[in-house]
Amino acid sequence: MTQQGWADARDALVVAHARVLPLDIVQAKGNGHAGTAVSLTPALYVLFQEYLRHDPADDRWWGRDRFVLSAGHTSLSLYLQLYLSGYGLEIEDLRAARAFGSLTPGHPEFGHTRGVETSTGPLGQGIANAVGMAMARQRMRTMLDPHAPAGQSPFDHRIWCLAGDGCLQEGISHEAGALAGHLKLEDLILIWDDNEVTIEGDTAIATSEDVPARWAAYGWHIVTIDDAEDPDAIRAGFDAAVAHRGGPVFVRLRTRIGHPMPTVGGTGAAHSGAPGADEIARTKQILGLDPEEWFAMPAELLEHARTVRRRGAAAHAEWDERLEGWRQQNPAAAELHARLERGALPDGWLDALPVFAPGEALATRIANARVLEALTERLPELWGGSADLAETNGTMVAGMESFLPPYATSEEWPGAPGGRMLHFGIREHAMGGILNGISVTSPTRPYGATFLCFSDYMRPSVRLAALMKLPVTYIWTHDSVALGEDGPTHQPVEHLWALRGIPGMTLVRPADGNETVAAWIRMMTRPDGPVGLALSRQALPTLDVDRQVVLDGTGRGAYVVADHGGGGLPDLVLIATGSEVSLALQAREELGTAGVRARVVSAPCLEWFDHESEEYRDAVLPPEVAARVSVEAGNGVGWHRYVGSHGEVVSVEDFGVSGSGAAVLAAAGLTVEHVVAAAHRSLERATGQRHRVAAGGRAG
Ligand SMILES: Cc1ncc(C[n+]2csc(CCOP(=O)(O)OP(=O)(O)O)c2C)c(N)n1
Repeated sequence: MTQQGWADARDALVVAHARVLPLDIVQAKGNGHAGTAVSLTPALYVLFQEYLRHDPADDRWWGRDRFVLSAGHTSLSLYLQLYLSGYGLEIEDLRAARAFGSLTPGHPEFGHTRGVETSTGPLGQGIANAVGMAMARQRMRTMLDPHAPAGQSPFDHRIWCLAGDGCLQEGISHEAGALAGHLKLEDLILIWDDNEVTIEGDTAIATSEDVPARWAAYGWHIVTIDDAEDPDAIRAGFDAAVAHRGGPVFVRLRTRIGHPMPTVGGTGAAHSGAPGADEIARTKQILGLDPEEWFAMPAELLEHARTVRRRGAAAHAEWDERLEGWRQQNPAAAELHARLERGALPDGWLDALPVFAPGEALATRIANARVLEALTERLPELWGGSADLAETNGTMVAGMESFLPPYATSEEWPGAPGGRMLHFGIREHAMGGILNGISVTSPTRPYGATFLCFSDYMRPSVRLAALMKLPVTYIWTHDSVALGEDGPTHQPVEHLWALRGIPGMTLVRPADGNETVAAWIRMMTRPDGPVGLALSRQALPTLDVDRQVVLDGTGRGAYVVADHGGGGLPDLVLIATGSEVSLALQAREELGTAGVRARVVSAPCLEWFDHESEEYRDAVLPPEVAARVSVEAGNGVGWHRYVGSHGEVVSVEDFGVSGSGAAVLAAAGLTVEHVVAAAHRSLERATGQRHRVAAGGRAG
């Protein structure tokens, strides 16, 4: 080894030049996070140059190792390595860090910058993503190449994740770490940047636990790198991490934030903000660089760093050959693999879906379980589970093996390391982050389940799924106050609109089994972001509507389920979702006897409806009909947009109470009587006259 343990003297110079770039960038800009990137550069350079299997020419190569920067605020740490590896970032891109429209936004954004595996920044999410990626790898391997020895399959790769103190303090990392250790996930390496500093300074003000002992207790193998400046020490740590089998590895990398900044280094001031021109000049002197030179990276050094591309291309070519060999020997699996890569569905998959007959009454959570059962048989890419509510959420699919290591299986839960039924434990937040990791890195279709009320426990991850447009499915059951006896702590009220309020999020609240089927058809055929299914605990009657009308209508978000028979426009439109569609139908009958010609629109998905043509939307909700009533067992936040200023919103505006579902609904005002009264009020406003019912005739 030459200079300070580097294989080539140029590496030492690359690192010296690279690690001061964040200082120059943040100083010039006046804001940003420099210090962590400065101290992490040697270790990350070793990782990207010598350990990470990657091909900068193809950032979607399946065989690549994944690198997740959970500590997203130190995006410059990652951008530097992408720049040095030749992913397409150049020095101007680094200088434009955080600028509007740049390739180097404040936090790494998936789909925006080549080489970024997942969007991070909300601390801890990346760790759960990395756990999900390790699970996805295992599932893909079990599905496609189960018998290959470890490390020999084209579906083997490693997941590396870098986290700071912040990530490790966040609850999601505790949840995800515990689950990963329990599952004994291999080839998952978490590097902790142990610099004892967060924004408020010394971590001692907020934490005093023995972090590695905690991770050891979760079942992670612990490796320590005491000197983050010494390439040999870094290599020794990474070698030990890579060699470990039988579970995930936690690497404690001891750093001094901002090193070698003489004054700011090691303090909270290094975390973000401009360090000052003098401090930067002194740092450059310490590193043997010209203090007058800014944004320096000599071309021959960059060229040297970018030879990693040759090594990446060679690894990729070798992998291609291995994949080809696997294809020859596994034609059936190869066909499945090709289908997944194309994002296609197998012929005849629709035939498996259940048909629900009018007259049949069942909860949509039960209908959904029947759909899952049917799809599971045909679609091996579909997998998921619940946060300990499998039975009541309806995710216990008969014959499905659990995703469990041998020691954790039982007669009740037969399983295998790459099984399909996931047991997240009572860890909703990790579940959300893990689903994102699975979805962002594999062509499989994951789902996770809990009560709708506890979607709040996973909301930060749901938001990121929407931001990344990941086709994750959430099975959220017990979707209203009608769940009854568990009372207000469990009864969702604001949740439906809170979820609809997330940009890119789709919420479907089916009225019956056939609408549930239709929701799955649309999700599977047109994946474009996360979809939450809000499903009832209580039985709901199957709508007496032609099944094809239900399938088409649900796919369009809203449709007419019952109309007045007389031709022309109705007097009034009742718009309802989920369990309230049958309530609206009853109200329509009542209104009919009073001479009001009402239409009932089932609106299982307002997001899909909003994307329909104006013509379709006007056909369902005619603009001429101002008398409108929405009926939904949640608060009314956004319904005014659909019912207009003459409309009425029948909703739940307060917490529920404990009691039978019927009693709670009645107390909340979700009754035929209230809907009818609201209809009359709306008709009155719309017609501008007191609304009365002419004897035996039409309302006027
Ligand atoms: C969920 C969440 N809460 C708060 C923040 C704001 N924040 C960004 S970085 C940071 C401190 C992180 O400390 P550490 O992980 O030690 O990073 P370092 O100081 O070493 O860069 C905080 C609180 C965030 N990004 N995400």
